Amino acid sequence: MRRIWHHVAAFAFVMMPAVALAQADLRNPPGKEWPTIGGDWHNTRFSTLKQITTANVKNLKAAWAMHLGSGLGRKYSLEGTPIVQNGVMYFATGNDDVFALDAKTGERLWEHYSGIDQDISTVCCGWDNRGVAVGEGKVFVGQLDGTLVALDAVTGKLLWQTVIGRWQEGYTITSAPLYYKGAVYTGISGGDRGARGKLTALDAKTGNELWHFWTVPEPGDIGSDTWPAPDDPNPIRANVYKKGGANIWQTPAVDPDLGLIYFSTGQPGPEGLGIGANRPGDNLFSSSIVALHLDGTYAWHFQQVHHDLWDFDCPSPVVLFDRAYGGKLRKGIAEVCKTGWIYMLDRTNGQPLTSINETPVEQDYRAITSISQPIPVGDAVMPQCPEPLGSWPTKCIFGAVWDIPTLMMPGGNGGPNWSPMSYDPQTGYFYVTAAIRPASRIGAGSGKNSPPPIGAEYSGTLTAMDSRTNRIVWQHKMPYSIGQGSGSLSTAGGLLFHGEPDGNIQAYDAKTGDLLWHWQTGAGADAPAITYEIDGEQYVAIAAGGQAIQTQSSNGDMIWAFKLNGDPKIAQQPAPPPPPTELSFEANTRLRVMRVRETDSIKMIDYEYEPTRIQVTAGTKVTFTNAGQQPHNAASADAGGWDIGLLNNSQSASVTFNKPGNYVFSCTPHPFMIGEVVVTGPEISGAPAVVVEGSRVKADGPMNMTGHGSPPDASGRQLH
Ligand SMILES: [Cu+2]
Repeated sequence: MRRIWHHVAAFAFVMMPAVALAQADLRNPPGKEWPTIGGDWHNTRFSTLKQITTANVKNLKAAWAMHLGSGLGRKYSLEGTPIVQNGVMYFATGNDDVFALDAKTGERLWEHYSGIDQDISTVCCGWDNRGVAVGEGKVFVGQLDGTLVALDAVTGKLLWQTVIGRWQEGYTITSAPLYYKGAVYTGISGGDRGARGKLTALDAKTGNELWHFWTVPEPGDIGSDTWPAPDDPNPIRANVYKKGGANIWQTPAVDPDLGLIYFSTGQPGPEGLGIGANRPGDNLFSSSIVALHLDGTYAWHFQQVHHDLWDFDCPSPVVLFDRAYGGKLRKGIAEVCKTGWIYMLDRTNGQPLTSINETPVEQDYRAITSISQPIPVGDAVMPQCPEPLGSWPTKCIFGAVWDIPTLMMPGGNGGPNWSPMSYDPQTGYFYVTAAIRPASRIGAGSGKNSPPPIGAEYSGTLTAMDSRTNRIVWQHKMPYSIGQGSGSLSTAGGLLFHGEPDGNIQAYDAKTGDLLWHWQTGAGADAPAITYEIDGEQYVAIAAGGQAIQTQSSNGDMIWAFKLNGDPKIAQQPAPPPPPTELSFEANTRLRVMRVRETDSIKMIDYEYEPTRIQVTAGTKVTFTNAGQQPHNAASADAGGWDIGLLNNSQSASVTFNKPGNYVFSCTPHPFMIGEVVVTGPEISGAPAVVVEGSRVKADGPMNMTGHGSPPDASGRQLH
């Protein structure tokens, strides 16, 4: 399947057209080419091609399939949307290596290896790249080291590179840049690592910065009064705007007629889930849709989640669409957020197109919860409450939690996530993929860790949403979490293309949702599909290389292209191992990545062992002390093993380990608390393997939340 580079012929074929510099008018959906990541400037991911139809899609076969030899390994995801221009396909892998392929044959024209530092430690969410931009005979790519790079589109030669933000300070780039009329626009990732969001515009010729817009405003600028004052006596609050988060995980859309550029933003900082108690206020422009004039000045914003305490980033690309409401053609913008709702606005002014109501939500003064949240009238694309799990307490969306681990949905992964939705002007439907993926939460700012919900089941949805009503037209329950992954591609042939984590690219009838065709690519098909036409033939292409974070699908390095008159010699691949659909101890990588410490004492806190992994020599007495407010024990993970019994605050117990080996244990009431003692050295002969000196109080079982639910201590634990 790996093809040889017939360099001379292919090179001559592409060289002439690639130097054509004029940019097509991308206000309308693409046809023969796929010239920008979202298909057009509106990010519709809809193609006017209709050679492949609902009637003939069953005959679709592989035209070519190509290994790239890049991005292979557990840390990588293959999430890019290919660009096709002048017969050339441009693509970037999870290592930010860029490839140019002949889009008709798959033959490689050139490659550019990024050479990025393999020790970049601030990558939040896997090594990935969502694609490149092409313009002025250049290919533009953002890198995980925070650099934007321009390459020669004909040769792949490096032309310029500009640092947007240093990875050492938490700035990485994962989204595809946008090229529009002489400028290159890029967002920045890293809100989970303390980075402050911004949109940057660069001169496409030189790489010099034209302007940048901070998504967390400077003191005195619009929105700055939604953060703590810069002279707040609490030093953390005083400086919180300098971190702020509100990163831009996706490629903006442009409306040339209005002269506006649009994007949506992620959660507020300063780190992780964001310490809500440190940042009273709405925290603009986090978890918002933002419109700027093309000179980088503010036009309008709409915040989708106020004072976000739940990591409700809005990372899916905004989509511009025009549709009649009440007999009047309106200019719309839509974005599906991790919350599960599509927010539809008038893109001239940011006002709701379909009703969005500020609705009171549950309050907890300790997290400084927002009094209300904007809730669209219509349907969510997946459930917003978790299924019951054991004795876990549960809450629905916008539930306020503090120090009790609570199962909630959506989790921090969403709902929908970065996957792009498409808009089909023929049906008027948005096509959205989402995860059904609960998570446990503890209040942001409570100082507690959020334990994983061992035993929780994961799945997803594929939904057609009517843009006029914001209601579900049809919906499929899907086997895997697909909030991250392929999303959807719509075509004038009445089709919807989508890749699954199990390796299948699928085609659906866009009107009815009937599954019409699928093809096994051999690795997680978790990248967005595109379509284009060469020499009168329509192609559909997708990268298949897996997704390391949400779907945990099988890794690979292939690009596949399909057409009706395909090559019968190119066979479907064997199915890769199916992705997990439940969070288990095995699928929980926490233990494996924890550093092993040399100590003989372990503290139990709510809800973790500290340290989580220790190493001792045989014969050592290991002391467990409960430093938490809840009762905890440590019991051998093997049935019939040892148990130190339940300890209350400040009580201790011990276990003497006489035999070398790895001893994994967990807390019976809180089975998501796990730890390990690694015992080395010669066995103490004649002694039992373990000797326990502990309490006689045994736990009743999982999630027996003795002492939980008691009223908060209003005197002592208030953080603000
Ligand atoms: Cu416990």
